[in-house]
Amino acid sequence: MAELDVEKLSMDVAAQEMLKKAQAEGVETIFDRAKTMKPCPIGEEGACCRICAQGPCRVPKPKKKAGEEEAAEKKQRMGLCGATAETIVARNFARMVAAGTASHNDHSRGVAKLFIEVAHDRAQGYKIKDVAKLRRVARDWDVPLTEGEGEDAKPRSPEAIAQELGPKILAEFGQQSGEINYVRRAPKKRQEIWRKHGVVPRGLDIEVVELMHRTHMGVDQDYHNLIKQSTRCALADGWGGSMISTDLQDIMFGCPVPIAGEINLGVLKEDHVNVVMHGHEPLLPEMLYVASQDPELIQYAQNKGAKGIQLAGMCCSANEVLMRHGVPVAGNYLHQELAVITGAVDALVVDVQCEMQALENVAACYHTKIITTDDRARMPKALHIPFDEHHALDVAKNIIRTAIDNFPNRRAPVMIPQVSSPTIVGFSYETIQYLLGGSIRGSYYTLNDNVIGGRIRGVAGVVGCNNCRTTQDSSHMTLIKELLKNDVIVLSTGCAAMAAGKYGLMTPEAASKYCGPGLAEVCETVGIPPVLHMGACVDNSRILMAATACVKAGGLGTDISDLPAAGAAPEWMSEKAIAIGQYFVASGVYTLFGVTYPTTGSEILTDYLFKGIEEEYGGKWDFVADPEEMARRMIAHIDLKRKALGIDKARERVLFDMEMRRQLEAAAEEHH
Ligand code: NFS
Ligand code: SF4
Repeated sequence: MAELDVEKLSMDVAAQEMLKKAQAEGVETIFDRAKTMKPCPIGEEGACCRICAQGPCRVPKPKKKAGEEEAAEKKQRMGLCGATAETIVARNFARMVAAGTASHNDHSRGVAKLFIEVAHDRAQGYKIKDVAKLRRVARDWDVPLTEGEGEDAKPRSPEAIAQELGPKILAEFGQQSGEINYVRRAPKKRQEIWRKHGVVPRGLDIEVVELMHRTHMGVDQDYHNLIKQSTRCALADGWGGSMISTDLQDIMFGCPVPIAGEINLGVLKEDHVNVVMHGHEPLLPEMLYVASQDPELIQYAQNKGAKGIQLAGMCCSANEVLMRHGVPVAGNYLHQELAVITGAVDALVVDVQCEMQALENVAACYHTKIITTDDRARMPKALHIPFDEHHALDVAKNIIRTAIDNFPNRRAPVMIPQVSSPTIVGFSYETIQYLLGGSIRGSYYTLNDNVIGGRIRGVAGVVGCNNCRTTQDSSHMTLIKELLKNDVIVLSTGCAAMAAGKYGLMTPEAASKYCGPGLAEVCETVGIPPVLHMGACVDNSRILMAATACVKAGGLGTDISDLPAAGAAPEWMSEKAIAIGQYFVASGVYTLFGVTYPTTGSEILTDYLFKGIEEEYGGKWDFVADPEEMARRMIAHIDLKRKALGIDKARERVLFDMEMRRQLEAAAEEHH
């Protein structure tokens, strides 16, 4: 194995330590493979079509040699069937949106099915935890909260409400016509834009199916029309499946409120049975959390020589149980192999999504048992203990017991990096409303007031994955720090949020250390971190709700596209990220992606996504690999929106000059 320059691969010292251990032990990871296998340059720009057996057809951008530019430009690039570069690239992009949406919405379907079982008290271990949220959601689905008329009206039981609500929600997956329900949650103006362009989703499954149909050989050959259906499909994710997941998970498992947590590999304990939960659907992790506290199982662990049971999360399953129970997080996406390399993980329990197949090979070098739990996501060599919603607690106990049985099998030298950071998480849309608006007024008015007054310059969503093609977490950190310094408050989800947590940005103390004076003042007054952890990637729906609440609170325009806001996924890698990006763009948000962009093979299409689409939806895509430049563009966009709102003056009054800012930063540094 070639030697790795670990500092270039990850800025996380825990990751660096584990990579060195892996090297010493001859264990190969994604970081090794990234070194030897470079991305295919044609596929990278979306210019390879393999949707029929006459191909794959490649239509790369012509290499321009001196003097040959014009000839090269003129030659029409097409596949065997005549599909143009625009069509080929748009189809590939559309299929990413379809796959991303399918992932979020299939997750959501499982949640809705469980919800119905819980409503009928048929799901062992689960119950309706958040009745207030149940009532709010029921109202949005026109499910009555009372029974009887007038004076005789009595409140309905939570079970009765849930029994009517559940099937109504589940029906939306197969709905064939009309509009999905949560479209009505968006600002009026936004709804009109969607209706005008004919992109309001009819149902959740149909938009994915139609998009797959339209990208089959010889169907839709108009890139604009393909992107239109991609938009409709993506909206069925953000304002559909993802939003449903968030709501129903909150009702069953509790709407997140601020809670303390701990992030990074250091949360694993050498003398404990370590169980890492990796994946996305919090259904089983909720029960693993309960099972891990079972006195009998703790005793069983002690009988095997362990001090106790340490549960830790990985990827979005981690975010879910962190937000609701403060379960510590072992790491984000690129930490999955590294956790196993500690030699201390007794079971790695996976459900669906973002699980590298290489985990099996890495686990084979240690004692770690990989346990698959979902029939949709099997690994050939793993132990399969399928999740069963009717006996979830029994399943969870069985898994914990299996992990305990594996504890005595540890062999290779165990080495857990002593690296972890404290975090305050749990900033659901409702919590932000409560903290900033007060429970009585219950509005985003105070947040708006701070934006209008200029203490907060704008709002940024920094979300998305890790990507082994770039230094782990480094773009997240550079971007976020740059935004905070410029008084832009950051909302975060997914692996980006975990990155922010790992380097201490999710503590209230981070405000004075990293923020400009205005944002620092607001955070210190309210007692919040400057980066607000809003949950898993399906919880990007919480960001949509927060943006809508800002619009509704008044003073910042009449639509999401009027807000001084921008979104970014600087280290994205998954198809889900593309679906998310597309629904943010279609919701009116300037959305920037880093690392690479999947449509660069067609200048016409890319130009439409980066510019033309803004005329239709008020939002647009952008691609910037350099995180500092990304921050500059986001801030410039925020300033443009402030100017359009006529609040740029307010900002100037409180603006410090560079010298004052430097002094302030120096003082803050000293302070820490
Ligand atoms: Ni989101 Fe969460 Fe992470 Fe990316 Fe994967 S875990 S759903 S897709 S890698 S942020
Ligand atoms: Fe080639 Fe057309 Fe078949 Fe694509 S659909 S592989 S461009 S022949």
